[in-house]
Amino acid sequence: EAVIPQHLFSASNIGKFFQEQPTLGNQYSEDVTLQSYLRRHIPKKIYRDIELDLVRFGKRVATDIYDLHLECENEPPRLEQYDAWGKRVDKLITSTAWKKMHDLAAEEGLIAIAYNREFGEWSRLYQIAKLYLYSPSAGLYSCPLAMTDGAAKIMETLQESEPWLMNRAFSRLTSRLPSSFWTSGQWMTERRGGSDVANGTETMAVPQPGGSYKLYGYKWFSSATDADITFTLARVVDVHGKIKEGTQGLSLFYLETRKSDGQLNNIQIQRLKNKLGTRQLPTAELLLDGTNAYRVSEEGRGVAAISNMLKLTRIHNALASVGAMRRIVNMARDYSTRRTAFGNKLKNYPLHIQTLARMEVETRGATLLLLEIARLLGREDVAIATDHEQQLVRILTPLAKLYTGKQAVKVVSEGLESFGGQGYMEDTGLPSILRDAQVTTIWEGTTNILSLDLLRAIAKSQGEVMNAFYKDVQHRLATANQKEDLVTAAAKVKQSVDNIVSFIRQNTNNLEISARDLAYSLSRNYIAALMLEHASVPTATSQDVYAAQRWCEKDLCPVVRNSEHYTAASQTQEFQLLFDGYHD
Ligand code: UCC
Ligand code: FAD
Repeated sequence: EAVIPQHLFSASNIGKFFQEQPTLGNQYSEDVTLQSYLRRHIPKKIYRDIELDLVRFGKRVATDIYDLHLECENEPPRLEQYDAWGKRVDKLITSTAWKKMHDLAAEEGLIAIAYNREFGEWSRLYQIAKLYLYSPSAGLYSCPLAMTDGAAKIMETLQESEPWLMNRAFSRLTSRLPSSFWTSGQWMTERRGGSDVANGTETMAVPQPGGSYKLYGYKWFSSATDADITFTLARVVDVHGKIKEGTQGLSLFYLETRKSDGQLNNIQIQRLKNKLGTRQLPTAELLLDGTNAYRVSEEGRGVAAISNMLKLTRIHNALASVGAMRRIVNMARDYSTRRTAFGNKLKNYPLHIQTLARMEVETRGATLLLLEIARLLGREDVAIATDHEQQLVRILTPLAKLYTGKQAVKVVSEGLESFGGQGYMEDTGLPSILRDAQVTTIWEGTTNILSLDLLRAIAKSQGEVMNAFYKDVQHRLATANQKEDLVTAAAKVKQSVDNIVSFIRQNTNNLEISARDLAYSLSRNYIAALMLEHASVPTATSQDVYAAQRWCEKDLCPVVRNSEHYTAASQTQEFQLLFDGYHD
């Protein structure tokens, strides 16, 4: 008869083995792509100051801030709509950790850095680098910060027409004092539509004596409901009680969410959304019932005016996507040194390492794209960006938002698998990375809407954004061509970009059906050019070269590969395929 070992499993003994959990190291010191990009571009003297802060912060996001992040996840916001006596109170209760995030965002200058401009054109890059470190440990406080940054940017652009906003709110949005620091919301989406804002917006703005307005409407999604101010869209009601439909009827409004007595500004919080992820974030449906507001754009120029905010929030979306990828890769890498299977550490299985290395290639490429936009934005901020650079920011913003969002979902999903079953367990903190990554493809404009925004940018600039893109890629490829190891890959990218340009020329009036493939093609090639250039500078390592080569092995040109599927006949076939078997 078999002998059962005593005391191994019994009521008081659950076994001796416990899997070691992954640990987070200094998130700045471990990030070679971020460091090498910043060293390459930022003047030495400035870099020294910035580096000190990033190294310190890189440790914080792995320690005390990460603890707050987990607390935010574990203690999501709640809404108490009525008090004990039945009175409507709409009390939003957020966790202590969430409130601490507010304070530390101010103290760390997460918005202030970009607007105080201590480091001139480099301030924006420094801020984005810091936010990128912060984002995967932010407990989603990164969301209100994104909108706060966008609001500050709008106010800067309105300095001349609405100077009062600077003292009233800009100074608070960019404050380093927790007691003064304000955050902003961005209310664009209504029940009828979040993509098609022009047809979706029903909110009306009734003029008041003195020049202000009262807003009446229903905002279907408002994230960061605890924000102090917001920008929103509404239609001005004229003296005949009429409004103008479409984009031409939309104006931009500034409002403060609370009155001076602390009560909500004639806003009812109808309910908190029940979401797949971003549960840390209080996203609500809001009824505006006479909310006091100020019009800050010309009548009918609301969408154009809020696009300054969208630019910033979309860049933040990209930083959140890249931050999520970096975090999962770093954790998976660490775990591979701890977990044993079949008698060996995971890190000793080349097949496992191959899986993680492919995630690393994606993450490096996305990081370079993010940092390059941040560098260019910094030049725009201090008004030294050339026309060419401004065109680049215009085209790269939708590309970065849409492409990194898709990458993040894929990379993070792969990353969870690399932890086996533990990757699926909520209390490891890993699943929320995937749940939160999924939203980056939806809010701030879905992938298709951003692809159409790319077409808008091309059409509005009469192709100038494409010229800027083309010249920029050629310039980077010329640098890469000086390194023998990169010549073949650079030639492939050159050919691919030439093919894209010919495709656009041949299909100028019929690009809509190819918009998504076009956006992916441009994104992949731009990242390829950035990686090749990064791998060709004297400080580049063999890892940079290898990563660039691997990236360039991708299908760089889906828009050309799929071109035969853009015909009217294909569109009919796709429709029939999809609705095969469907009954209304
Ligand atoms: O989702 C939201 C918040 C989530 C929380 C924040 C997270 C931040 C990241 C944090 C990470 C942790 S807020 C809701 C976001 N909603 C959207 O993104 C809307 C998506 N839909 C679009 O983008 C559409 O394309 C619309 C709304 C822009 C389409 O509107 P229209 O009115 O049909 O568009 P038009 O007529 O083409 O454009 C009107 C004007 C034009 O200017 P003019 O008249 O001078 O020609 C356009 O050129 O607006 C200009 N415009 C732009 N300008 C439109 N889009 C842009 C743009 N992207 N850049 C510059
Ligand atoms: P729809 O516009 O109905 O889109 C549905 C699908 O149709 C999408 O896949 C879209 O790509 C596709 N589609 C639509 N039009 C076209 C077209 N012309 N061609 C091809 N495809 C098309 N909004 C705010 O204003 N403020 C907030 O704070 C905010 N917070 C949010 C928080 C969360 C967690 C979420 C999930 C959303 C939030 N939103 C917020 C709303 C968000 O911006 C919208 O959900 C988003 O812009 C999409 O709009 P929609 O939901 O109306 O989708």
